[in-house]
Amino acid sequence: VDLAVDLAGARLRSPVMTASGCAAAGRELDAFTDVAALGAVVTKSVMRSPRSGRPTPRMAETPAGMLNSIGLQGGGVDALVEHDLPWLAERGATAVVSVAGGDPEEFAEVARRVVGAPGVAALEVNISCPNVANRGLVFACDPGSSAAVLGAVRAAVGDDVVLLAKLSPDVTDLVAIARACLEAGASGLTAINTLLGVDVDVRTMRPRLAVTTGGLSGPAIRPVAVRCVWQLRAAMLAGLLPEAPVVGTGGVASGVDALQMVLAGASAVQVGTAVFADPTTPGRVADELGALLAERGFASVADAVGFAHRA
Ligand code: RRO
Repeated sequence: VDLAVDLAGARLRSPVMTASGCAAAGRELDAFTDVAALGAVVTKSVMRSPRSGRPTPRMAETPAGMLNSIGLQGGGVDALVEHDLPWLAERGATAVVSVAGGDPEEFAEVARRVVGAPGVAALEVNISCPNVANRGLVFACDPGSSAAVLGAVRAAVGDDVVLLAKLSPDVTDLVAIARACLEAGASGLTAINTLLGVDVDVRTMRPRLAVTTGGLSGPAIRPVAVRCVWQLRAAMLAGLLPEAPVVGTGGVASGVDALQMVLAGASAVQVGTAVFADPTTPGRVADELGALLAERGFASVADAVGFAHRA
């Protein structure tokens, strides 16, 4: 089975990437797995300046999945461009850089700093971080705000850069948001970011996270993620959304999970929370997906994308 995929012109050697936020800029994986064998390392969302993030505790495990309220902790775009992207490029790894900002201008400035760095196949525009106080607004929960960010980034980077818009599951009309992103310049869509949740400690009788709410990830959100991928693909098939690649993420931890995403309409997948327990998970997911596709007679990933929609 040919596992190489093409996402709107971004050629990846494997359909399995790390999800943003689970391995910083890849160094944390180096001792455990070959970063060059991944479809891409999707880097932790980066903003213009270094940030310390939200107060701790900002991670909490639940039996169903993990909650986080990291709040975009990181070293800022200069450190990424000067130290982390060259490190990935030296190893032959493909990078997808997740960019963030407090307003469309910051997104555009960060994107402009990142394009042209060696080994960068695409940018993922993170309009859906649930942990940035952006006057109370998550860009990805409003079509106009989503379009403003994607439009500013597209204008800053030119026509040739592949831009994936990262969508939030916490919206009433996912297709309307996706349409706004694609019409404003996104080349593809990543579904989904974390789902907002709260966990209360019954011993202290207080929320587990310092800021109360956090983004839920892991097995708990997999059916939500598959539903979002399904909805996007169905809207494209119905002519309600421009044709564009969808990257599926949310609770993927096995080849079966990845195949489910592909059959629902994903051209590639990302593994997030499962990487914390076992950094070799993305490689294993790719091997298992290849075997499952072969068993079903598919010659490539592309041949299976959206197969579950067929009459
Ligand atoms: O840093 C975070 O708190 C964070 C981000 Br940017 C995101 O997009 N999703 C998430 O669950 N946490």
